Amino acid sequence: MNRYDSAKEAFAKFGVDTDRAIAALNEIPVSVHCWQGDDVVGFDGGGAASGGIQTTGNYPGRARTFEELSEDIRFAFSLMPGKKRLNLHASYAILGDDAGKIDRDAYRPEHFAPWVRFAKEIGLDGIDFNPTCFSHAMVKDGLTLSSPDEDVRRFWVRHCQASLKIAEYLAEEMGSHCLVNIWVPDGYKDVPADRLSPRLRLKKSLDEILSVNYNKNKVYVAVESKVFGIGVESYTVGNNEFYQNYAATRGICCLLDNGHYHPTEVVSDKIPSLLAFYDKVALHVTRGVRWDSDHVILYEDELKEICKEIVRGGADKVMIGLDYFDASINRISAWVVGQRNVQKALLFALLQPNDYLRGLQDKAAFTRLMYAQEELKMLPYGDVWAEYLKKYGYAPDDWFVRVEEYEKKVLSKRK
Ligand code: RNT
Ligand code: ZN
Repeated sequence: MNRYDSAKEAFAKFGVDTDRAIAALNEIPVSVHCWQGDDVVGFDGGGAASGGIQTTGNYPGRARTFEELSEDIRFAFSLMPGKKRLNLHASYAILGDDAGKIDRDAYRPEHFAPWVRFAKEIGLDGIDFNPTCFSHAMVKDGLTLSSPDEDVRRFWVRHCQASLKIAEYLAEEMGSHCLVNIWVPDGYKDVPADRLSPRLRLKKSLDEILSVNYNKNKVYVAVESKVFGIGVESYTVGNNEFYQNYAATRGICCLLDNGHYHPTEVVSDKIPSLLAFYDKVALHVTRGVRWDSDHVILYEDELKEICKEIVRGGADKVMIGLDYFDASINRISAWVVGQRNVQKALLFALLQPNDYLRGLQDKAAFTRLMYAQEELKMLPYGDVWAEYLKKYGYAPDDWFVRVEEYEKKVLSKRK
């Protein structure tokens, strides 16, 4: 008996159909962030990431242009099984003749046309979009949408409004929704004298952004909260309470980034809480080490818990996006390791006998529940993963050797 057949039997003992799990896994879209490839720099001159976020490391081979980044994405995505979407930031506009002439508040759909052509060419499922409210001269005193300076506040409102129009175009072109996620770095390093006014200004700005006409069936807007960032330790305008109430009262989505909470808070527990009130929840899957450090996603317990909640809550309700940026290792490898780990964790979740376990909980059969959950941990998940890769043409699993070759041939030539 080959390894997959024997794994299949082991899972069948728990009533789990491995073929079904494999087929389901291949259908769950993961939105892969473009910004792992270039350390969140973008093409519009903003420079290194700032605003409480930081990319550390100087591994050679960073992509500096659309040509380089799209080449890297093409290669990296070819090593990632499953349905993929591309997550873009506004700072990745391809401005052409408009470079130096227009600012972020005037970006138009055409500045993203090369991305659309590229995404169609490599067969992506859709494109998601983010206004880039950081790494820019108009971030004044660390503030954007909550700034007391009307010129600054209005600039970022216009940028987000322009982003909705771009998103509409991306959705139209790709024939799939576009998630627009708004994250702003706004906050204070030290104890503020007024915690309410910045939040009222942020609320007003968001209302102004949403007041533009956009197709709500195609463009989903999300707001991403945060607890603190480097240099913004004492107060974050867009914290969890602010955005959850904002999203609930405006009929938009919350985006949960698992690096954005106190270290003992877990996003796995927040997903079902939100699903009790919202049709959809968006995620930034990342790995925080002590803080929102955006390390590459590893195959860890909390990732598995998050994926269990996605699978149990309904994978169509959770929009999975990745958000990490490690500049200290080969960036292609960083991308692939993180994406594959999310897929492995989704597979792990799909291979749980969820109905059976839920039944034990409802019967208060806690002894058996613990026993079963622990037994399940030792089942041969790796053999099912190998079968998944083989079935969809990603085996033999020599992807890392190919990354090393690409580094030699392409990345190391970038000086
Ligand atoms: C920052 C947020 C935000 C960014 C990306 C680049 O703390 O997580 O989502 O990382 O938009
Ligand atoms: Zn994020």
